[in-house]
Amino acid sequence: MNVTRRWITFTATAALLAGCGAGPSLAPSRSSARDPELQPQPNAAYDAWVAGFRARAQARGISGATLDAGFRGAGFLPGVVRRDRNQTEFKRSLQDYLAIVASPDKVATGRSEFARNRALLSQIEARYGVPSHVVAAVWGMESNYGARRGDISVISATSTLAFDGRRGDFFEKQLVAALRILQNGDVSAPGLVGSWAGAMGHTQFIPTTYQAHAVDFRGDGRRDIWSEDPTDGLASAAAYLSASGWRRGAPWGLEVRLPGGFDTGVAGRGRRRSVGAWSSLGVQRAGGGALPDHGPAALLLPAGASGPAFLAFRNFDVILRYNNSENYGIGVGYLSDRIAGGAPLRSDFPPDRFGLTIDDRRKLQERLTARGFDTGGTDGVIGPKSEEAIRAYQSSIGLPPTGEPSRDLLLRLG
Ligand SMILES: [Ca+2]
Repeated sequence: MNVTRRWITFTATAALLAGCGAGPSLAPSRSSARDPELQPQPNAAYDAWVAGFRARAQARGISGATLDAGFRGAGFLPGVVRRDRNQTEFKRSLQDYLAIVASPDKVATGRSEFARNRALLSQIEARYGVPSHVVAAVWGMESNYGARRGDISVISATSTLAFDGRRGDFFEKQLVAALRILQNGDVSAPGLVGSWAGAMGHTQFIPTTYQAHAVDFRGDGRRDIWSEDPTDGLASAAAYLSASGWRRGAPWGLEVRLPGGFDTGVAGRGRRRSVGAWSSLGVQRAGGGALPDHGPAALLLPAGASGPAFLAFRNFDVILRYNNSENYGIGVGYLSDRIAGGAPLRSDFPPDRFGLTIDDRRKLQERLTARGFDTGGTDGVIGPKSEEAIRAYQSSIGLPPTGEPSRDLLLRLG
């Protein structure tokens, strides 16, 4: 489940970053109603597959009535197959990633949603021992605080992907789990919606994760992660982190400062040392002062020796159980610190491969935008829209349209 959960959020992130500029969320679908490819299409081969699947599902305890209700109005979604095929295999730098997932807007929304749900989050923290600002950060990362929970039929999406077969076994398991959710009465068939890949609700659980970890926090008989009310969704995320081994009272990690001439060969996720060992190597809190001791920690240098440095405690690995990406783990940890009132990172990131800092890239976007070349926002993240704007500007002044940012362009635009 971890492999695919990671893949889903990674690809969701990749999909949304494709059009980035202003702050997108991590959930891939806003409204399927506008996309005809996300409406069921006639497909005889899919129908034959469903007929065979019904027998397999009934053998596993799904009733005919549940199958009828689940597949009523469901069908083959070509847009889901297209999204599954169009995965961009690229990795964002941590700086770009944080500029998007923990942008000033995202932090502000996080703080206001945290304040609005303070009582609920405190009750969840009391029961599961996961800090409320960490739960809030997961919420922000997964669905932009509930704003993007997904509205695609989970039965349609998972049956389409099971039929399509690229990862058929995995999605057939998700489909069976989704039908079990219906059979259990947690949600009505029309309400069983999520992302194109079947991730559902406020914290984007796939059906098997839901079956294993979703909770009914107030005991009203339903584990409802889909409704506007985030209670069960947030409690379920906390329950999942708790079951994954969250240690009460310990942080995820913290930003640290390395002494001059530090041997960075000791960094890396698997290379844990005691806090005393790190201290004796000269590692300090980024803001100064002694390191807190929460057990063995690994030193992370996601942008190399000249970028920010982090000590990651065991709870960092627990976050990675949710989504096994180092950027995701630092994203949740950092966003949670910001929601709790913490300051931005103290260390700068090194310039990018074009020799530009994020401030340079923001200026480039601002100057292009001012001249009518739309970069889709000025967050300092050079995505396809910014590249298109650069190409258009280059063409307009007779330069080869490379789409690559540079100091020369910045100066020309100045
Ligand atoms: Ca409930």
